[in-house]
Amino acid sequence: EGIGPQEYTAVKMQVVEWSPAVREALEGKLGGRNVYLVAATLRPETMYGQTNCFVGTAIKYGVFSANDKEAYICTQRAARNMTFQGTFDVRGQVNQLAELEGTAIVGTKIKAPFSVYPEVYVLPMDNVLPTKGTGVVTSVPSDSPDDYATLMDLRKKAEYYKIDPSWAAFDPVPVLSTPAYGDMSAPALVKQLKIASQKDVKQLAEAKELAYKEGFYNGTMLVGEFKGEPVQEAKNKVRASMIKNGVAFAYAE
Ligand code: A2H
Repeated sequence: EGIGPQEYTAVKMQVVEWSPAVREALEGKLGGRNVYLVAATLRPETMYGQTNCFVGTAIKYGVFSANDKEAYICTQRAARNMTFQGTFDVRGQVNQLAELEGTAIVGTKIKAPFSVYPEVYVLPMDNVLPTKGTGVVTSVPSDSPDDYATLMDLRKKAEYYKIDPSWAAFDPVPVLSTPAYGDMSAPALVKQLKIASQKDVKQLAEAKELAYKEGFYNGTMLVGEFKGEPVQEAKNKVRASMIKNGVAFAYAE
């Protein structure tokens, strides 16, 4: 992380089917709005490989009105930032419709825009920081070591993590290739650095750094509208395409 603001892509993951815990809590509170989990990413070019979305189990989320038709799920902190960036209909105002625990959202079925899997599930992750981004992380296990390690934890211990195994059943798919790590850098690095779980925070930080640099400087797109192009060029094109299609917006902090 350098000096100055971090420019995220905020990806709108529309709720298709609520987990039972949330359905009840939201009864009568949405005013007919469509609801979206909003995930902050620095790797828009990888969105073709989304397999799920992560929330923190110890994090509280709000459901915020964006306008008459849409509501967004994110942390209150992120909603405050968004309203000063013109994301909501009334700048400077935050209209919270409901509050939700991360644990309650787990199991909700959502759309994953641009992904080869059109609909995926919300799953729990230990290391989601409440102080970064929106508190919602979309998961690309092919290219994010954290996402890959967490998905493997969830598959190994579905009962312990209180998830239905079918929610974690979407396999990682190749999105970009690099000379150093082939067509799925995250599984390659997790193996190479002998990372056993999402709890191996130190090695994961190293893997993340290696994957990020190699992907950005030496990666070539394997899928999507910009297939065959260098990641460095495709990155902003995918972002622009998502924004143009109404499935993402700019978010900075
Ligand atoms: B990235 P930076 Cl494929 N807590 O998106 C923990 N991690 C968070 C977060 C939070 N509150 N908010 C966002 N993130 C993740 C894709 C991706 C990401 C890939 C590879 C690497 C990668 C798919 N997950 O991140 O500290 C999000 O995951 C490594 C740079 O602001 C976001 O981008 O630099 C990234 O961390 C932002 O982290």
